Amino acid sequence: MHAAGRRIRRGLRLAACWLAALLPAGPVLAEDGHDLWLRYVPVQEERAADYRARATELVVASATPTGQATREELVRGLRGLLGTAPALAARAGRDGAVVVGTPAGSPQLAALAPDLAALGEEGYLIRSLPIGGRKATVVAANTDRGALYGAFHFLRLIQTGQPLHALDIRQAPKTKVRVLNHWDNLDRYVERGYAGESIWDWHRLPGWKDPRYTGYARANASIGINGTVLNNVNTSAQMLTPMYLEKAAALAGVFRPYGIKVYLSARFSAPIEIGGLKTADPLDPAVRRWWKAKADEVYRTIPDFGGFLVKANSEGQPGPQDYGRSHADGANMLAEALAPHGGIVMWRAFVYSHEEPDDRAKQAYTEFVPYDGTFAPNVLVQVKNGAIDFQPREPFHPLFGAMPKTPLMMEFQITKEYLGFATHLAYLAPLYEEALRADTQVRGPGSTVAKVVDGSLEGHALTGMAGVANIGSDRNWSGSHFDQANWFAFGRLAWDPYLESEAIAREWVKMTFSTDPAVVDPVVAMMMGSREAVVDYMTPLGLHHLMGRGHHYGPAPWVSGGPRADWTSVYYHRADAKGIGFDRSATGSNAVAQYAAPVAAQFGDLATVPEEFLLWFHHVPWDHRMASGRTLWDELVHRYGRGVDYVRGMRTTWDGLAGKVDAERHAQVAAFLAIQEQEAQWWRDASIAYFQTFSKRPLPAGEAAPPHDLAYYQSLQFPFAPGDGK
Ligand code: BDP
Repeated sequence: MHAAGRRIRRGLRLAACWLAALLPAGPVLAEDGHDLWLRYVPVQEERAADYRARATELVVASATPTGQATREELVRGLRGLLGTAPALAARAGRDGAVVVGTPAGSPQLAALAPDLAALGEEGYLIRSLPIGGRKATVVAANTDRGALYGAFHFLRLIQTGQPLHALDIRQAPKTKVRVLNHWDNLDRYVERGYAGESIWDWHRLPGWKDPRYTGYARANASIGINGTVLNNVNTSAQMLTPMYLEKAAALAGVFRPYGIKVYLSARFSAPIEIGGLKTADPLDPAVRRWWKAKADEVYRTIPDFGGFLVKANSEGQPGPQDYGRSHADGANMLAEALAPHGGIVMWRAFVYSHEEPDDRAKQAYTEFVPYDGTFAPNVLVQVKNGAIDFQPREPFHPLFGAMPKTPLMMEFQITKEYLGFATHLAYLAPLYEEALRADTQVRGPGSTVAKVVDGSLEGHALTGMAGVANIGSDRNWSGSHFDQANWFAFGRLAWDPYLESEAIAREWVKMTFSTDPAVVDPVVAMMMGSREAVVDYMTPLGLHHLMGRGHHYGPAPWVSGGPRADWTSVYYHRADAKGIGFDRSATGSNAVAQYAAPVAAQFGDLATVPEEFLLWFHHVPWDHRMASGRTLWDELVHRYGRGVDYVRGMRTTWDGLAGKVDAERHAQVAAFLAIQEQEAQWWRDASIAYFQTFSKRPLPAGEAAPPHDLAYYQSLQFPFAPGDGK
């Protein structure tokens, strides 16, 4: 190198040193969130030596693609976390070896005779055990997939700062089918997606397999997700044509080593649209033959295909009722076609008919309960957590517990269609946890929704949980840094529905931002109250479905008219001069009667209904006295404001973390929180301005009047808001 070149280099080095000295201490490297919770940044120095001593050597006794993926992940993880990669070996020979695999694949593991009997196909154990008199950590499973999950768990222990010296962990998933549902169209539009266009680059598949697909598979495997439905429930039949099956097969090939199966949404009328038949009647022999042949073709293309997800006779989608047949007829026809290949049908219970004038909240129960016991054994009925539609808060769906002979699968929404899109910070695990812990009481106290979903209440072996994905092509995958936590939490809860939302948040923050308690504690605290804040500033006290028409952005409690009453806001809040709320008690729609007697009694009585569900179940006078001593009107106004205040508090907390979180992510979260505060304020102001026209009561002392009149809020239009399904 020329002397001049050397001088320039030295100068640059010096400049870099000065710069470093000028910058504040702490993490200064920019991060864009692409690495999710698998960042593998160096652990704190005081812990590193101990960890290094327990990961000197790595033995992954498997040559399969899954074994290879496991080895690569451990090398990547340990190198990043500990600064040095462990030596790769075929047999443990040193102190501090990590031995990963199955007894079948490793004589060394077989000799230890680990008790794997209860761990099934996906479980694992992690134990500190001596091998040949030397310290070792064993990650053992019955299958390579189990070992992969164990490897991620082992890495998580280090990522979250846990000691490694006396490990004795046994884990097996409590549900069988743990899937994401992508609402992605073939043109890459994502219905209710707020993270850019679809991650699936259909046009360039199968030739181009974007490396992001591998990143996606790693992230999902790390939290135990074992399946993905690639296409929207409102699907085009094109998905089942040979061209698209080839593309899906290419994705399946990328996911397979990570234990992830591909599933597809099937359009019920596909036999007509792509099969040239005149009917899609599930009892028509030609239709049945068509589906059998289609299933055979799918399995020729994707040998480990998972099965079909179906939205039928819901919101205009075709279905068996078009031919006078039942949901069971439709589901069982598909089940029969898939059964020889081991595939399953996930038949959605999100239905409500156009003609039905009765309470929409009652319709799924009314349509499905009569068919309990008639579904084929490879059918799961997939039920949303609440009876309306992923609202910020809903009571648990009355179907849970009401179909004992049918395995019911939980459907949660990870994308935040009704909770502020990707801009609002709302940690959803408390919502999931609330639904899972709800007590259906169908078999006495303790008959929780979680026990329905994991099959333990009625003894079902086929069980599952689905999450409507929030993933798109944004660099940070989810459209915001904090929405990654909802993907993470969904996976953790699908694996174990009894986990605590706070513990999950703690793990995620440590893996995603920092293990420094000065970061972890305030961020976890902020996350834990964030969903309740959304409930407060959007739909307090059991209000629901008050958002903008179509796109669902922003407040619009005044929405009325249009094609269907149950697509309006006034249908749900029923505000009038006397009061507000939907009477679902015995004096109203009597939806409460769909719950087990003790629950029905609790929800149906104004004196005992929990306040968070008050206006869900009752039409309540404006002057009704609340537990706080306030009138209902004053309490409503108070709650709206409390939600806005919480967001202000989150902004203060987050501002205080500047310098403790890398600048790029810090800045985006700060900007989004500012948007959230504005929008929370907007929800509060617009809602109060509107409901005051009914309550005709003054605002309580100290509560600011909305800065605009109602006409202003009603005039706001958002024709290009993202994610609109129509
Ligand atoms: C609603 C969405 C709509 C979906 C529908 C569903 O607004 O876009 O298609 O649910 O779950 O939440 O089928």
